[in-house]
Amino acid sequence: MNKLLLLSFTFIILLSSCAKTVQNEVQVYSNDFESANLSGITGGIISSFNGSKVLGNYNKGEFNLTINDLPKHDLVDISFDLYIHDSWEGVQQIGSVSGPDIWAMNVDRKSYIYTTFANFDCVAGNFCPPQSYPGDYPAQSNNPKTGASRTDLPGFCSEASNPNGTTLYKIHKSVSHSDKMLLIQCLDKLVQTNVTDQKCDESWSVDNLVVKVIKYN
Ligand SMILES: [Ca+2]
Ligand SMILES: [Ca+2]
Repeated sequence: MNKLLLLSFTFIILLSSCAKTVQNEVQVYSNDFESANLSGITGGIISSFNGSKVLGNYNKGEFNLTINDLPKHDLVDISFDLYIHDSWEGVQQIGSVSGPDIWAMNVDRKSYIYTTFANFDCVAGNFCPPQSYPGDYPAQSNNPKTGASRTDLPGFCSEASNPNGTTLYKIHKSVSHSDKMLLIQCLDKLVQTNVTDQKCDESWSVDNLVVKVIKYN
């Protein structure tokens, strides 16, 4: 009888310790923008880039994604491709004609990314401004394109006027969150006062935006 009791307790302890590690994950949003579906998005624009439809491109712009009626959860997991197009100058002195070139992501109006990107190739003799990413602005300890997934993509406008090309960053953030509603805001504060076509000079876009909610059992 005692042995049976001990066995039962062991079984219960095993079950409960196992349950703590089990996660219940639900994908609540996924968009590759190929069908130009902007449901839930304000400020959304669709363009073609490198053979794919993307959300963007933006210069001094912003989009908001609102997701309602989320199932019970403890965490949200946000991931997307961030394309940094053309000649971003990263960290520059305030008041400069070319920066700082800031990109930011807020979740429920709280800042989760507030950074700068620089999109230059630092070869000898080249302009090589520092960027904050993967840190937050005003950090300026990183070389251009630090943390990038791809650096071989074309620029957004014509290749001739955009020799800097495009850099892909894989953004992935897990945020403690339990509300039924989620608001994701992505925006920039780009600065380039010495050119007429600023959007062709520097811009950004997003693709393959996926949001999951995770519940700890
Ligand atoms: Ca796409
Ligand atoms: Ca700039």
